[in-house]
Amino acid sequence: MNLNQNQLQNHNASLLARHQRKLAPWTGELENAEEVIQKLVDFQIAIPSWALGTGGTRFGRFPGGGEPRSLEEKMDDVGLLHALNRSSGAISLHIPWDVPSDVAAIQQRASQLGLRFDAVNSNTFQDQPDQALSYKFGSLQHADAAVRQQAIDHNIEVIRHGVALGSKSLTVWLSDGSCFPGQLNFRKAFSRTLESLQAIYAALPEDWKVFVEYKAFEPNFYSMTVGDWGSSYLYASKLGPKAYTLVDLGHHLPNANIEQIVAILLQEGKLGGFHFNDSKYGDDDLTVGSIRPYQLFLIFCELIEGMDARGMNHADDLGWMIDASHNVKDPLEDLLQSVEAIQLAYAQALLVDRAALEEAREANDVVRAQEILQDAFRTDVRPLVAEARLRAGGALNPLALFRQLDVRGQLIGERGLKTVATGL
Ligand code: LRH
Ligand code: MN
Ligand code: MN
Repeated sequence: MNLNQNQLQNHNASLLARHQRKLAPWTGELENAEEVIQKLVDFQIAIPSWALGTGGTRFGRFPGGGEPRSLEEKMDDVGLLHALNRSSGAISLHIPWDVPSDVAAIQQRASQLGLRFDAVNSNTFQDQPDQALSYKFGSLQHADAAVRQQAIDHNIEVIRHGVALGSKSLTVWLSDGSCFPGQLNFRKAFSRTLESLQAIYAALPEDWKVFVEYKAFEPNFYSMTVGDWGSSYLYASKLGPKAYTLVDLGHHLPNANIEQIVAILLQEGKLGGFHFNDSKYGDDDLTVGSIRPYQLFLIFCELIEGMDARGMNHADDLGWMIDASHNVKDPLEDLLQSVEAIQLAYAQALLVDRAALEEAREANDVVRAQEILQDAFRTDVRPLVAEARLRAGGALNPLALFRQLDVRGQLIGERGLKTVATGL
């Protein structure tokens, strides 16, 4: 389905007066309100193709109906999100869940929907039906060179798909590791993985990046071969200038100080991108900002400070992506919430008085430093984010419009109640 522009305009018209009342104090008082709004307009967050269906847990899956049945329909869903919020103008594909059959048609659809292709993701954590050798005991780390080669070849094929679509980066997440002490020689696993990554790196086009995504646990529960930011950083450094670390918020041991990790990686020029989600326990993949919004804000504070210090462009120089999906919400509503949570954290972080904060830090004024941060965090920036959406041609309240138009009902009408999207 396409979003009807008249309905969008009517929706905005009905909310406009109220919105303008809420925005007025901002444009009156905030000196750089225009700059903040423009940064929000420019900021795009890629949607993972695997989050468009209800994600299951290993205990079950409860599809909600109208899920996309093909890559084309996944793109249509992202197009819908983008039409509603004008901030979801990119899709990240996972191969082989989303192998493009007709590249020209896919590209045409993308340009109609105003989408670009973000990082492509390889998958060596599952065996595919037509696959010769198994990844049961790992892929790039495997003891058998033939398995490693198969995994390398797969990654190179993913790069090829990405090149055809206009992607500029490959994300490699490995489930490689071990479940029991004694199972794996850590040093061999590290060097085999490095060698395999080097073979993939050699196949990267000149203007591409490779993101090495780390994860502390799951599905291996004793050791993960790319288990933390330190090992990811090590692989990325040894690989070369086109390799970066990717931070998935759910991939840390409990209570890790992710904002500090971000600061250090940025400082070293090795932060490549993000998978946003939220969690209470592990890799819960919950809606961004639903559990720890303050942590998200603190991460954005470091991002802005670190990116500005390096002269990086907020919108383009890192890969921004959501990686969240679960059982109990409409996936599209969930993604609208996640995008908005990211924008709110970004906007709040843009409000921080950084000069004053630095002064307080230098003077060891701990109380003042905390006040400065929390002042920004406790500010309701929703009118600024809504204004950015409005200016970009989106809806003042995307979620309300989604419900008002019964988008899910329409998708069920088009696709059926019992559709299940490919993915986790
Ligand atoms: C692993 C992960 C990784 C995968 C995705 C499906 O937990 O975060 O990014 O590609 O989930
Ligand atoms: Mn991830
Ligand atoms: Mn994950």
